Amino acid sequence: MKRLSTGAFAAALLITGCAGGSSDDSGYSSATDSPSSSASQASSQSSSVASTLTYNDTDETETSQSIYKNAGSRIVEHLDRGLIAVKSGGGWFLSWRLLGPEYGSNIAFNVYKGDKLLNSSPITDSTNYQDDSDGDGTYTVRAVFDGKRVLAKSKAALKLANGYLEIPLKAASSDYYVQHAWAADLDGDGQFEFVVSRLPGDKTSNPCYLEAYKLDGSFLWRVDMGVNSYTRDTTGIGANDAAPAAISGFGNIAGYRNDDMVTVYDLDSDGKAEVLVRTATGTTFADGKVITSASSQDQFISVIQGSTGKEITRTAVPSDFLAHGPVGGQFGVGYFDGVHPSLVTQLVVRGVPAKKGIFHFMVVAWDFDGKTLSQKWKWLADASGTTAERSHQIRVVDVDGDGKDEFAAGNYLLNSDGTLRYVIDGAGHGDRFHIGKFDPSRTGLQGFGIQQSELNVWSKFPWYYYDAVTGTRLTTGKHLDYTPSTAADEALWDVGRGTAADIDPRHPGYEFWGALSDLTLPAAGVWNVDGTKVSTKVPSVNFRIWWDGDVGAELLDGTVIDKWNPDTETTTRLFEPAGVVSSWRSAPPFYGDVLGDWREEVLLETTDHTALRLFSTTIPSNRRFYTLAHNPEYRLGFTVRGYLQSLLVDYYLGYDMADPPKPAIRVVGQAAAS
Ligand SMILES: [Ca+2]
Ligand SMILES: [Ca+2]
Ligand SMILES: [Ca+2]
Ligand SMILES: [Ca+2]
Repeated sequence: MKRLSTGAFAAALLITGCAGGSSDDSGYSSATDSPSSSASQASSQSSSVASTLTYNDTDETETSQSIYKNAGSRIVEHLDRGLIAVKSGGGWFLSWRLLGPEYGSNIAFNVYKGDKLLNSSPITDSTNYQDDSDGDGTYTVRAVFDGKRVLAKSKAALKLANGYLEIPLKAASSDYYVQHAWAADLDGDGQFEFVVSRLPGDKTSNPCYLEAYKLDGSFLWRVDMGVNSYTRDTTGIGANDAAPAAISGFGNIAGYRNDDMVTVYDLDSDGKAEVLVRTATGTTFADGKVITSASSQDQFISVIQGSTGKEITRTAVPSDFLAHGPVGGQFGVGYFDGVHPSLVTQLVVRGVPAKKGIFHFMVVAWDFDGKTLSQKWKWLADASGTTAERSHQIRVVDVDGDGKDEFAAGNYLLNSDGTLRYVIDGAGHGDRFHIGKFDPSRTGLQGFGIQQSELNVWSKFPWYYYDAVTGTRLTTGKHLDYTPSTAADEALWDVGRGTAADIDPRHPGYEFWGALSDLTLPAAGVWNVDGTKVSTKVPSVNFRIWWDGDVGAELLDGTVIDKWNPDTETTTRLFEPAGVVSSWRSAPPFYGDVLGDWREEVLLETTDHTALRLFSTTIPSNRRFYTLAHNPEYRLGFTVRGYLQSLLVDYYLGYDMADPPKPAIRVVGQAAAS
């Protein structure tokens, strides 16, 4: 084996822009660069290495390479290597991204501390490394293609010296807390930023804030949503009466409690994300410009430049429901043409009188060309005569694999052109629904939803598992065999939470379970996709998370992560950070794969609400998946909030899985948009 100091020869043998130009077919093992025992050895070996390794030190991701161009149609973010170093034991746990376009190529990684190569041979089977070697230094990684082409060093690792990145929050004039966070690359540097909604504890005299932060902790901007962002009428039913410029929130502060009215995405594919937010008179942007409108009830959707917090353009919210007052609802993003992202909004208002009437809602898709936000399509539930019911959450996902996204919310699904595909037979309103690849033996994606029973509206079944392509129910939980009528019945019939995740390797496919109040009820327990009950217990039910490195799911609730043991039907606590709190509904402001390898990070707020902390796992994994943020369904999960539900991928990620298919994406700027 050749022994070299890679730092020395990389500098000496810099060959730029000629990747692929090498005709050398040396075997991978002979091209291995491994730790040097001395600098003199390095220089003596340099000439032989030149023929086997081509170092491209000008561009980290070697964006001219064909693998970045010859990809699928969907234009996605140009992410960097995302290298992090998390303090772990006496050393550092390193993890980094395999990018979507790189997946399936002959790629390996070398890990460096300063100029010292740490790994003994290029790492092919994972994207993490535990360094317990002596000394300090800046960590970097280099990708090695085909055993010969070596990309430039990544950016230096972000160091999580205390086990987390800390992002101090800008001082606020009263008690504020972070409700939601949206991850997106605002400035085009390949690293995610966070946009956060900050809501006042005092619900009647302080505005909502929208703020942006970088992962190094620096503050970018604040938009003050203004006097119309909170409900000042404390005598009304604030929970059903959206303030015109409320963002997220719940109760009197901000309208209906599942509202978010914000999303963040690079809609015009210029490499930098925009912030889309519903605004009204009094909203003040980061450059001091203020919206003034004839009526305080006028509502707009503003497009904000993500890097600056300045408004680019604004358009009026559709006027269909004006008679009922301001709309609330949810924002998200979908690729309805299979190539370009569109904003999609589910706009909801509870009808007069007294804001206790029926929910009127519409789904509207919008395109942004860099200058103007224009309506793409609109679906009015009222006009459709449908039994579709809006829910507390939306999902945008390509359920049938044709490359174009569908829009789903609770019991209904719209096609990519904004027409109704189905309403699930017998299903009504429920607080959670999940769509993913739950059964590897079925085509397309599958769904699982739970059902609410409240105020003498009784569900037909407590939960349902269905074919998300057609809306056909496959399995349904059963209620007790009598007609409910009492408040005690309501406690039995109502299911407030439900989750789908692969928690039991003994049964192919995902499991799902609802939070039923009585474990003796016929629909209680854990169920498998084949319709069998696999446990009589109910595990943690809030969120699925990938944390410990295997392909099964862990469970996130509040600030803690648990692992279900199907043999003992008990859970083991894996992670329980101190000094942090979750947001409302035991939900973190954000969780998802935003740094490091494919495992998911968790963003929580300090107990005193002065900072955010981003946690990442330190458990090694021997699995190597492309970054989940390059999976189409998963990435769009970042764009939706509402009640917040589990993120899911559009391939089967679970026990006994096959290799995932290559994502049909191409990185922004790497090919002309069609
Ligand atoms: Ca960025
Ligand atoms: Ca943009
Ligand atoms: Ca589709
Ligand atoms: Ca990660």
